[in-house]
Amino acid sequence: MFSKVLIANRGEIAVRVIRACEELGVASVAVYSELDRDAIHVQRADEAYLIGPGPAAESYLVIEKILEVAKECGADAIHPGYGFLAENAAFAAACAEAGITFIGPPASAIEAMGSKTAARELMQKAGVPIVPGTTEPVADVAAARKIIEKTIGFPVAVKAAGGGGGKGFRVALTDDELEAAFEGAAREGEKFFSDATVYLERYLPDPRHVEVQVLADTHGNVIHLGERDCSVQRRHQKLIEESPAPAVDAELRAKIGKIATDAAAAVDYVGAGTIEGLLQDGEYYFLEMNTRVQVEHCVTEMTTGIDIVKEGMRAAAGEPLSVTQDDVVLRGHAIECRINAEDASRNFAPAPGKIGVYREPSGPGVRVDSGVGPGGEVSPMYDPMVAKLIVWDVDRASATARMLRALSEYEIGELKTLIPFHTALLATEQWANAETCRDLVEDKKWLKTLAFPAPAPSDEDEETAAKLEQAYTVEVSGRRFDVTVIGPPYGGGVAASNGAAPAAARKPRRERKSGGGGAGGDTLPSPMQGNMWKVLVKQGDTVAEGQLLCIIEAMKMENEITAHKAGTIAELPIAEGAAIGAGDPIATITSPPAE
Ligand code: MV4
Repeated sequence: MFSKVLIANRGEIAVRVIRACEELGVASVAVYSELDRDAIHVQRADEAYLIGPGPAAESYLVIEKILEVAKECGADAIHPGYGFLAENAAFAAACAEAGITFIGPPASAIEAMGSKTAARELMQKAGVPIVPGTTEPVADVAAARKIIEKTIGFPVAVKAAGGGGGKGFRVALTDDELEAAFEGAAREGEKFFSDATVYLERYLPDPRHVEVQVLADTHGNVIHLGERDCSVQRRHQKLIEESPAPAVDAELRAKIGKIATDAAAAVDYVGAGTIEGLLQDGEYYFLEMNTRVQVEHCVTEMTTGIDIVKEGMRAAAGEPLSVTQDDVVLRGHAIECRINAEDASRNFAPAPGKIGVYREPSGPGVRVDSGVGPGGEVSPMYDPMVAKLIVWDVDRASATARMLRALSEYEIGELKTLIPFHTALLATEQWANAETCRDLVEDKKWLKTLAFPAPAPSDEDEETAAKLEQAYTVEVSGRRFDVTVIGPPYGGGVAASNGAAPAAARKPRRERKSGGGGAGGDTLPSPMQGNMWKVLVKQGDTVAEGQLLCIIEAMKMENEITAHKAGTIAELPIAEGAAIGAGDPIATITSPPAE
């Protein structure tokens, strides 16, 4: 085993790795930016080094700086966590060159899985089922049309080759939508991965996102730890994960487990990795491999009892895995809720800020992996995920009840988080029935009102209060829900844990709709803070409800903004390239005169 490990990350995952180091008797070294001087990962590590100013591009992403610290402090290995440098083949190679072990797979495996088209080709050759489609880049819309006519058919998914995790992912239900989908995917690919190459897949209308955890060592052992279901996503950000997957039985588990270990073996994988795939009608299709430890690894740790981070370290140190496939026994059910500093009632707008009261839940079967504490601060500069709440219980229904209990215990003052959202979602019938949450084709399938308690408006926050009285739409797993806030049905615990006043002390909700600014008004407020990327209509245009108006770039994602009503564009105040605040008017649409 190593004697000293540098953790090239921050937040909860840095703390997670530090804990593993401690248990293995390995010294831990934190690195931090100027913004993270008081962060928990800095306090928890045995040593800590400042590596630069706040922006990750000047700190957590600077390979030379991190290697310099590693050499200076005598670390024999670097753990990249997830994000930042975790799937950067050049970083893995630079570590090897510097004589420092990269805790992860060889650079060649990262590279092989990095290009999604190359990975699809490789997997097909290894006998791993892929979603039907192309394994070669598709040159242009005309070429795409030919391939679709001949083989794939509509609906089709257009994906960026450099992508992954949903970046550069577009759907064309019909030929009419193909050009926009193709160009959207290419544009996003160019922007995020400097690669406009796209490929095509048959679009599966209602799949489940099921992924398999694998572990591999340098002695030829490749095992799987069962699967996770991560179907509850919003704009490709996972929000809730669970293990085992409700739609997977022992027989299917053995089948997809074999698919996953075959996939890992095909790239000579070492360490902890995940095969992501889609499950539809009992068929499993490889999507991509994540060559790192994932955010949601914890649910698998809870159901298997195996410490995935420690096993990854063992493998990197050249030791054999401490378990064999036969040792892996799944027990009970685990659920993870991502606690993001986001305001679900404002289209999941980032809600960074300083934390007031902070009390984590505890009790039987509860685990909290967090990167913050009392008096901590969530910076808009980094990922809004501040903690993960994980519970275990004997079965899915019990685990759900336990999660609701733990969510109600969680107190995070003065910060808007997803706690009320999770509380509402886990109480729905859809969750209880483990239904899939998406069906882009058949729009009316189960449009439902998902009500969740909004934070009580405070006196000094009249602006927010006004907005909270609107009806709004949230999107979960690509599915739109019309949301109406119908009072505080979940009691004082939840309200208090959101930093708001207890339910009993709340002011009565004002009447909905107050004229021009209300849901039925002419002005469309921006659901998020960001930058105007593209404006697709102009003043005087007549638009239909739901028509694409503009694209706002926020959180490195393109967000398509559609008309909230039919009418004429009267005002369009924001120019391409300009910054937008959440709530800023994007467009004013006046109604056609009544007949
Ligand atoms: C798909 C798909 C349907 N057909 N690919 C890609 C990234 C990941 N976030 C989910 N992705 C999807 N890829 C094809 N060919 C649907 C999704 C998808 C999804 C799948 C299962 C459960 C929830 C989902 C939410 C959004 C997108």
